Amino acid sequence: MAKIRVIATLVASMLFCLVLLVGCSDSDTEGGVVRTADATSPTLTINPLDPSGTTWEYSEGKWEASDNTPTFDGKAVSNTVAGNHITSVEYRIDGGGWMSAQAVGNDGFTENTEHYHFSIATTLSTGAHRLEAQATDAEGMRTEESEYATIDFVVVAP
Ligand SMILES: [Ca+2]
Repeated sequence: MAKIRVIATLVASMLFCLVLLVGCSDSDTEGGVVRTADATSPTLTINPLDPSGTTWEYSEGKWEASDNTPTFDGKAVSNTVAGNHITSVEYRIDGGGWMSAQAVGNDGFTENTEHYHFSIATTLSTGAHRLEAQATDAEGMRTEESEYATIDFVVVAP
């Protein structure tokens, strides 16, 4: 009877260890490298872009564009977790639909830090407008609404 009890205890211990092992294994393991899940949203900046040197003017505390399809650029940053790169940057004008920005460079959005640019795809009316931009990373995290890159500007002439 004592022998059976010892064996039963051993089997129970082994099962307990097995449960621990299975329960504690990390499903985020990729190629033997344990990846820490990243819970931070990407952040980004936005600026008026003026390659011709004539579109934008900063006047009395606000940006003025003498172009109704003005151009912007900026920098999007995901984080330091390898592989969790920026996958897209989108912008919207006056709370409208989101539109895609382009990555600077030939290989698209592939890095944790990406510079981007775009020209407004719709023709803007003269007057005040608000532009917002957001970024998405490889884990599907988007910029928090409170962290959108925002720029207020005025179109002064088409
Ligand atoms: Ca790239």
